[in-house]
Amino acid sequence: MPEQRKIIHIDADSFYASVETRDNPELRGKPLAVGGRADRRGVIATANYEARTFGIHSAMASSRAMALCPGLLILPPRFELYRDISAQFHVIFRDYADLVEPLSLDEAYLDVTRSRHCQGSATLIAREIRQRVRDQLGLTVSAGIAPNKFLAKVASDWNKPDGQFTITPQQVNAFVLELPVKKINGVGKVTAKKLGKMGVRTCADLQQLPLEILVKRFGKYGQRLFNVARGVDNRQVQSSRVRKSISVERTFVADIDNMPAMAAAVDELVSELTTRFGKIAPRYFPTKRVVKIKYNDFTQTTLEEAIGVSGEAWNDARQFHRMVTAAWPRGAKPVRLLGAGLRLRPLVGSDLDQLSLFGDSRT
Ligand code: DCP
Ligand code: MG
Repeated sequence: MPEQRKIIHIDADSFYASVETRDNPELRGKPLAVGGRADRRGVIATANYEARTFGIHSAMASSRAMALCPGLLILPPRFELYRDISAQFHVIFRDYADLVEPLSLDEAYLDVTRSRHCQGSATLIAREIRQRVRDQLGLTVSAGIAPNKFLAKVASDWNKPDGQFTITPQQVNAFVLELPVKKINGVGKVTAKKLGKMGVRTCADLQQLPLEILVKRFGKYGQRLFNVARGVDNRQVQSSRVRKSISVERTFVADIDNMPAMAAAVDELVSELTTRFGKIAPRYFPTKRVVKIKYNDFTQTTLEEAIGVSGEAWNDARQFHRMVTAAWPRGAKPVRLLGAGLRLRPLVGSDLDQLSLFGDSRT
């Protein structure tokens, strides 16, 4: 039996808006949004809960938000400040968990399986973290506590704002049976509709569909649906974000216009790429080579090729030379910048983990 994990998902409440209210208390209780100006085709980044009662939400045009709530105050975002506060969240998180995975400025997964805080109770740890955020930063966050990432994320939304919810291993089966599929991260309107046509509204309905049918209808995501419908999610908490690619580039002091000079630059880039990739190599598998060429008129072209077709090493400079030779004539102009890179596939746990990693657009 694998060790039972304890995962906490934390998500700040109406993050940007709460920061603005904290720093300007007379805004409290009034409908407030942070975003772009209505008269400049701006959009809403977030709205506080008072504004949400008018139907205002993230990504809505600010002009529409103003129409729904003429008294709405829309403040411009202060990203530097939000980034700063996010870093302060993480200082607190790291007191409780070695493994912390940021999903965005206001959202993170914590693996507290081995934490000794609060007699090892993840529920109490979450409570303590929320209290510290409130005391030290003057903000509220909500938390979900569960045996895996999928359930922890669903749970953090359960008692939002300023709440928390725990799903114990014993409760998982009963919980997922009732869970509407639209609560699954990644199931948007289109997928929900498609599932609806198949008679699926809850995870209990989803459990009735065989894996083959789901894969046929939803591709790789079908496997993930099959798993999460049963409350299964083996994705690990990863302390840094999963990379999809890595690249190095060089801008030349003087534009270059001949192949030997390009080849010399490519050699340097490949060697730099080898060093850079070496640092993360145990966690990734390179799937494609990429070259980027920016011409002296700032137009650019890129070329990608799958690796390993002829069994050569991923950092075989000759392959990069060949690609540059093939791509350069597309513009046939002097070159001001060259780049070399790799597309990556994460290597985590079982093949199933990899499948779910690709099935979930947020990872
Ligand atoms: N954000 C954005 N554009 C979006 C969604 C979000 O700029 N389309 C920003 C503003 C949010 C922050 O990211 O404050 C965090 O996003 P959340 O989805 O967690 O939303 P909130 O924290 O604002 O609200 P909630 O209480 O629902 O978590
Ligand atoms: Mg949030």
